[in-house]
Order: sequence, then structure tokens, then C-alpha cells
Amino acid sequence: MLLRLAAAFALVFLGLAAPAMADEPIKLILKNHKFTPSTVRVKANQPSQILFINQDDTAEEFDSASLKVEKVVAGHSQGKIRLRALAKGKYTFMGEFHAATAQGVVIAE
Ligand SMILES: [Cu+2]
Repeated sequence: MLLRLAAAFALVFLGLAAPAMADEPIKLILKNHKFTPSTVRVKANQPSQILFINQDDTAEEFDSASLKVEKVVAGHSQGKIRLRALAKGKYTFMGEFHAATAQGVVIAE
């Protein structure tokens, strides 16, 4: 009986944990001045978060006029980027310090 209760509680906790997992930041890696993934998909009409991981030796600025975000992250460092609730659509971003190669898009859907 106790074991069964424990199992039931464990399931409840897993159930509660699931929505929190969905809010985990999306990892965006910069390496050799390119973003991976270069297309970031988020849910429309709710805030989301990107964990910007800069694996290059030099600083980079995540910059997007349409997202209204600018964030500088030092080389071999990382930073969290909070996105406001976005209407469905495409929002381009770039690494402003290496804009020739560091390009990407957020798709809210
Ligand atoms: Cu800028």
C-alpha cells in the first residue's frame, strides 16, 4: 500500500514537472560565429527563454530589432535571453559583431 501510494505520488510529481520542462530555456549555441540551431521555434503568445551559449573565443551580441533584444555574452560564457509573448511570425536575429555569418530566426507558432 505504501509503495503504491509512493508510486501514485511520483506520478503526480512527474505530471507537475512536465509543464515546467516545457518552459526550459531553448539552447542556442554560437560556434565559429554561426548559430545552432539557426531556426528557433517558440510557442506564440507566451513568453519564452533562450539560453545563449557562446562557444567562441570572442564576445558576441545577440541582436534583434524585431524581438527588441540586445544581449552581449562574453566568449566561452552564456546568458539567458527572455522573449516577450510573441504574435505568430518570424523574427530575425543576428550576432551583431559577426553579422556576415551569425544569422538566425525565431519562429513563433
Ligand atoms: Cu546591437
